[in-house]
Amino acid sequence: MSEEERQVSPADWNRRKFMAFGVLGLFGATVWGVRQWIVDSPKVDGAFAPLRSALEFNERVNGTIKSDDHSVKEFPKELAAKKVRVNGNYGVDYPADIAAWKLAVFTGRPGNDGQLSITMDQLRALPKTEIVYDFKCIEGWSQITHWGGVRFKDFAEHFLVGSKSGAAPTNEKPEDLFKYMGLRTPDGEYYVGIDMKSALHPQTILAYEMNGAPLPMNQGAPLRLIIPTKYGVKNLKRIGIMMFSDERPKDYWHERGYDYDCAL
Ligand SMILES: Nc1nc2c(c(=O)[nH]1)N[C@H]1C(S)=C(S)[C@@H](COP(=O)(O)O)O[C@H]1N2
Ligand SMILES: [Mo]
Repeated sequence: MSEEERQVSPADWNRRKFMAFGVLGLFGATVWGVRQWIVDSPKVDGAFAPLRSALEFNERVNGTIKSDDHSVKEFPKELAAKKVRVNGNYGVDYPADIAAWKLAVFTGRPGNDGQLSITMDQLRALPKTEIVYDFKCIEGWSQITHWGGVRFKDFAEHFLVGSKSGAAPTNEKPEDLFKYMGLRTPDGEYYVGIDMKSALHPQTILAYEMNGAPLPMNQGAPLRLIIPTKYGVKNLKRIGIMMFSDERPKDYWHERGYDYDCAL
């Protein structure tokens, strides 16, 4: 027996036990209460209201403390995975007709009926850029991957700025036109919304190659988004439709409770 135990009477012990269990019980009840409060609350954009508020708080903090030009680290090509993981098959679980494929762009711009239909040859005619970086999925895995395609900023400056009628001033910048870009698979199964600042980041590309070869079907052939400053969820495979707006476009995983930005 320890010195202390010898001095404590059985009545004291019972009192102490009672107190200890009381404190434990109170703690448990509080945790249970908070949980109940969360699950009893209404859902907002797919998440229980208190959790959605926390996500929105995080979105605001991210928007304030992260500078717009933060870039991800790039790697030498030799470090890129040869066997690239496939994750998420919405809208890519059937082969695409690449020869007939066209990117439908709803520009909302005067002079071209607000609509463009762009072929792979037109995209390949723009300067090609490559990136090797650590692709991160929100589920917890990451992989160094190598992509090639056209920088979204180059694409936007070529196709979005101005208008075919020449009515728009030539000093327009894509970042002044819209707040958001929305992307969808041709079948509409998967869709994402991206803020224009992130889309126009110099590391964001419309990719048509992986490891120096045309994109495989399940990796988004013929064209996918590679946006290294965001988690994998936003890197939509097989872009069929592209649109622009000042309102947040609908987003598949945001509707299911995830944070809208999914920024790293
Ligand atoms: N069309 C489409 N694009 C998608 C998905 C999807 O299910 N369908 N999943 C996303 C998720 S969650 C991740 S992590 C990446 C995975 O890209 P990968 O299959 O090339 O590794 O694609 C993203 N783009
Ligand atoms: Mo993911």
